[in-house]
Amino acid sequence: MAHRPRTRGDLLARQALRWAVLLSAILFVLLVPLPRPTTEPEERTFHIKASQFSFDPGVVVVNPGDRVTLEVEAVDMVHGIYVDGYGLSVTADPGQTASLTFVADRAGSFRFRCAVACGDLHPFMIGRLRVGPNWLLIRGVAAMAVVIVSGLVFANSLFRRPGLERG
Ligand SMILES: [Cu+2]
Repeated sequence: MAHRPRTRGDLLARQALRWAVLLSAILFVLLVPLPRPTTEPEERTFHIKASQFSFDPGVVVVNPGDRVTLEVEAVDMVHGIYVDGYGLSVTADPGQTASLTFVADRAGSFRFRCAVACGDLHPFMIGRLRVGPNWLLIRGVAAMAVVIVSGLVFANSLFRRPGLERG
């Protein structure tokens, strides 16, 4: 087999190119514009049981633009729900259900908390409203995947000292 003779300059250039491709790929997955939502807004209703000291379900996922109703049932004592970022709240008396309706027009991940001081662990009574996909996480995972894949593919060329190369 014939090995093509390589100069140190060739190898350096090739290495530089690989680094450039890798860095561009990482920048791409971190910065590529988000696709526009393709789903039609829907009417979504969630029944959330509030009891000392949690919400069930604790995570509510909707699409941007959805018209969302949160029915909060206070199971054991008075509880409420306050949605961060939207600044909305409602309070339910023991055994009662109170509801809150809003259009999820802000994308992102928001905490919701109990709106009534209901006991010692009240500050930890927290849930999450997610509007749209978790792009931060998706981009992070994609960037990690690029690094791992290129690490596997180029492992011995990215960090090799060209001076040691035999042609
Ligand atoms: Cu509470």
